[in-house]
Amino acid sequence: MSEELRYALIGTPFSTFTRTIALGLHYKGLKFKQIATRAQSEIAQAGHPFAYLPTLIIHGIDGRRVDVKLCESQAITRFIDRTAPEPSLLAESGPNIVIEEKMWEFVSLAASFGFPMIEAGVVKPRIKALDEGVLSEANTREQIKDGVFELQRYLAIAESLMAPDGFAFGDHPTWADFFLYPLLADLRMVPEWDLVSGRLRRWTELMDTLPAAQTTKPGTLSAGARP
Ligand SMILES: N[C@@H](CCC(=O)N[C@@H](CS)C(=O)NCC(=O)O)C(=O)O
Repeated sequence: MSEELRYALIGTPFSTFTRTIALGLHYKGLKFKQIATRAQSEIAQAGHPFAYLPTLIIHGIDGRRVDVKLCESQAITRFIDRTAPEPSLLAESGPNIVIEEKMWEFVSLAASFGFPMIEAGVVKPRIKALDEGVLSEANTREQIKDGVFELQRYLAIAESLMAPDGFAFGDHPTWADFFLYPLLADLRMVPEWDLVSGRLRRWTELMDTLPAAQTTKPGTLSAGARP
């Protein structure tokens, strides 16, 4: 089976969780076909019991033909790591991390808190207001003020868990970086980016330099796309 046919990723590039998985697949050199579909579509429904994105379809394991649909991004990361351990996206214990599971703690916080606090609380309503052009700037700010408060809370916590410079856990990227990056790349498109600290701005710029970040940019909000 050719490399290209082994994996298919269900999810529009606009989906931040889908971008996280696409980042990991590209970083590890695993070729895949992307089936760009929205959440709640029939194709999404076929892969995920609640029609969420992403799902990874695995057509081949160890030379065997299979047809496994694996959903939930943190489960998909485990499969990717087992299939392609190198280059590693895990954190090694050292000066920035006492136990390796701290990296997974960061991932879970980004997925469970960062995603709703950044996307639902600020980015989505902001983009809606900008696109519709009906609300005044003052009204928009008033409408999202609770979201902005939560956003600042999340950003401060994320930063406090990161190494002082470089990637989130040191000198190479980990899944922590790949879960956070799509969120901050989106946030950079709205005026609330002004609230982001120097450390997180430098980190976002460092992430931008990864070939996987550039390859996964088309179709995202950060490339000016819409769902
Ligand atoms: N628990 C899921 C969450 C994924 C998720 O929230 N994906 C968003 C798109 S980025 C989604 O499909 N939302 C459902 C919807 O918009 O109806 C995972 O970790 O993969």
